[in-house]
Amino acid sequence: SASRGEATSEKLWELMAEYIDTEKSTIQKAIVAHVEYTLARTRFNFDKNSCFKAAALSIRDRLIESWNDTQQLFTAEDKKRVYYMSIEFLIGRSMQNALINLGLEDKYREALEEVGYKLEELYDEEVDPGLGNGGLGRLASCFLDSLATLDYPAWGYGIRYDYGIFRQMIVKGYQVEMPDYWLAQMNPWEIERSDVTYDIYFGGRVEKKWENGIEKSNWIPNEIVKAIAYDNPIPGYDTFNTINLRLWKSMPTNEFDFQSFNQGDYFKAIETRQKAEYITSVLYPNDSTPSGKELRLRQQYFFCCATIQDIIRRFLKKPREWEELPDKVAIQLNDTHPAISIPELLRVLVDKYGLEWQRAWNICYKVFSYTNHTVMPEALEKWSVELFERLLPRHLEIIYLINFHFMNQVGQRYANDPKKFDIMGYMSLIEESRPKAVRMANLCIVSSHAVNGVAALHSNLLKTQLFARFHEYFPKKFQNKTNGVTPRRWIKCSNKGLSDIYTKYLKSNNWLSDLYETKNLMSYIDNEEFQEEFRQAKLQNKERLAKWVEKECGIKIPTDAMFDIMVKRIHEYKRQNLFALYMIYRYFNLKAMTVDDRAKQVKRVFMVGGKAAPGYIAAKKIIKLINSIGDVVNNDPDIGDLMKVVFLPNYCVSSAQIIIPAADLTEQISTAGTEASGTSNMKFVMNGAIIMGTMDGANVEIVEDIGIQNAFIFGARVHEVDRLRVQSGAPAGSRLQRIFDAIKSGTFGNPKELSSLVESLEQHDIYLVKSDFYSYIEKQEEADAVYKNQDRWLKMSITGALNMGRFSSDRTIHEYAEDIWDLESVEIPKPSLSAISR
Ligand code: GLS
Repeated sequence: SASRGEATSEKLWELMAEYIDTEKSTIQKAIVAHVEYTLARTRFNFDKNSCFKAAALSIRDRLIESWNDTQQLFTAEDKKRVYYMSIEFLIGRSMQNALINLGLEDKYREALEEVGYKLEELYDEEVDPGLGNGGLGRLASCFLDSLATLDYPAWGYGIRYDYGIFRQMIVKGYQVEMPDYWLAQMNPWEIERSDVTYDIYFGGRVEKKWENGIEKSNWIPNEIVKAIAYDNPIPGYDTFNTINLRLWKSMPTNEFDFQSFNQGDYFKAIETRQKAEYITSVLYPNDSTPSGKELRLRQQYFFCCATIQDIIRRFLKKPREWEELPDKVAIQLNDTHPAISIPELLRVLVDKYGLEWQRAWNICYKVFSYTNHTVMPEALEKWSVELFERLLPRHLEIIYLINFHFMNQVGQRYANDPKKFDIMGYMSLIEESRPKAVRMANLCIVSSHAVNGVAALHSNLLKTQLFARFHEYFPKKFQNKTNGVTPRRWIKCSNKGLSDIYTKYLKSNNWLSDLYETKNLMSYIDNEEFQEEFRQAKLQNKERLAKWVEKECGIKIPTDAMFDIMVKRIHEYKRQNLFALYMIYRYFNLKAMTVDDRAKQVKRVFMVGGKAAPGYIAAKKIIKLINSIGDVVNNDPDIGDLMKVVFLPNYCVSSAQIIIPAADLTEQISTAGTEASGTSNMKFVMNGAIIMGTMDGANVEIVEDIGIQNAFIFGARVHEVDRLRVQSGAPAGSRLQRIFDAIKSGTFGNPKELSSLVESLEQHDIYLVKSDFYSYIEKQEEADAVYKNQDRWLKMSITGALNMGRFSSDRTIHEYAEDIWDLESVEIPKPSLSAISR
């Protein structure tokens, strides 16, 4: 803009300032203009959905404004930036979050009311982009919110899938998967960057030639596709910092459709083009376990290659030495899915820019850091060497080269160790299996300067078990960064009642950017008015969920019952089956009671939500079992409102925002040592639910902060698990056996389908369902007893909620910035002429 001259800039700013002031009429004009000119609707058929789109577009205008300023300032200040690479971003809906972060929710509500729409109804018009499976993808989105809020120069990089995680329908108790074509309607938030595209190559071979005594490699690929950028502005809370989430979409390229066109095979050529588009078409629906499919490896390389090109282009905007790269760029690998960016960066430095190997390696090592998100051995990604070689021959060579140097060092270090070759075999990037495989976690550990787990317990397991040899070899590399969640979405957007209480009693909104502040309200724990407001907020959330359940599932649930909720991906290690067994146990107990005794029992509504990976048969059976239990219990006239069992269909970010604030009790019951962190545990406790859980993942740190007396903790501890596993064929005990027998005899659904669930527990109960069952039912009884004392329950619930400061993702991101990225924040000034002409 400087070239256009001061006077023009001033004029432009004047015009723009008018367009983005926060007057009600300005907001209204912008919306109406979008209805007429962007959507080409008239004001006479201005329906709810077009009002949503127009309002969203008007918000996007504001975001683009601060986004542009932010990007200009990042470039001008030339500070180090972090790039958060993740194959999943579970964004959730954007409108309310954007308005809250911009501080415009009330203004928009007023402005819309006058044109005939309620803001809250518009929120429901938005599709919920499900570009992730579960915790890992949602964490990435919480991190972006915190990065923006804390004024860090950061970008997210990922994939713009056409189809997000499938929509789950429950038909006759079974999960049915429906494609989620979330782009059927326009996506009002993204900005297509047809000017930002890169070529991505696959396949072919590597040619070698000697130049000045050095062997040079030249990759001659035989496939090419194009990556095109879609930018999604991510506003911080109470700041002008607006960062970018850049998602890549694959497209065919016109450059060369290779032989096909020349040979006159028109349809073959079109097929090649469609194959290109196919790369980013669908998110793999597996959580915590790799799918091992060729298309998945293509997705990974596609997004890594585009991202590295984009980062290097930005770095080279100024003339610099390559050694400066780690001073300007930090790349965080969210699990091993983006690991191919390591050999890709090395390839670019060595093959394209001619750096010598050691020099390139030293740079690369300082740029990357890696987060591990799971200890389950079957979850560690491996790619067959054969596939790698076919798709990415040069990258395989580079991985072998990294391994060659590394193995040399390991060999020297353990030269005198009788187990030297075992150790080398264990640490090698290549698994000498049949077929041979590339171990992606080993690649990440060796090539990154920092490796972290996501909760204290998990990080310790990485050091002592999963990656013990690596820890011995690189003791300083290993760190812990306990996960967190953003209080903007998970309290402010989801729980109006609680947010109002915080703001009222703290006399400010500061808690939203410093969650530790809520702890100061502990002085009100005995204040009756405060207690009553807290109780009312919970009740309203329960009423909201009850309405939702009636609409979605056709089941009426009593709001004076305890809401006992478990929502997360369905997985044997998470033990939804243990929860189901307890439901049956409780049902049998109620049935055996006299009418008078029944009337004294705590009413409970059991709710389970979550998706099963489409190929995960045991998980799908667990869904069916829970639905079958519901069929029996919910229709039993002896039981009535005393107990209800509901399966909440299609669990996703937007339903989580309704479900979580309504919980009294939250089930966090994975076998100790299996759940890396969990993040719903944090969201639930922040919203006043009490944990029924094991000493696993971040539960351990949560109870450390809120007090173990404010949670119901049961089951084997992590140091006991191995010993108990040895005995996992032991009998179930009579009370549990009775439940097993009931399932096997068809009391809850078709035994042909469901017996295998029980049989696997009887024979090889690797997740210790049997051995934890009795301490679980004991704690469940304790929960009932406490619930009968509503005063005590309320105090536990309040104490939990107020002591969750540590679990804001702001704290987590701060730690990453300090300990791993060496990143400084950049304050973005209020938009003004000076910002524009800079
Ligand atoms: C996960 C873990 O299973 C969760 O425990 C963890 O909270 C999350 C974020 O760190 O990552 N790993 C994974 O593959 N999916 C997850 O949700």
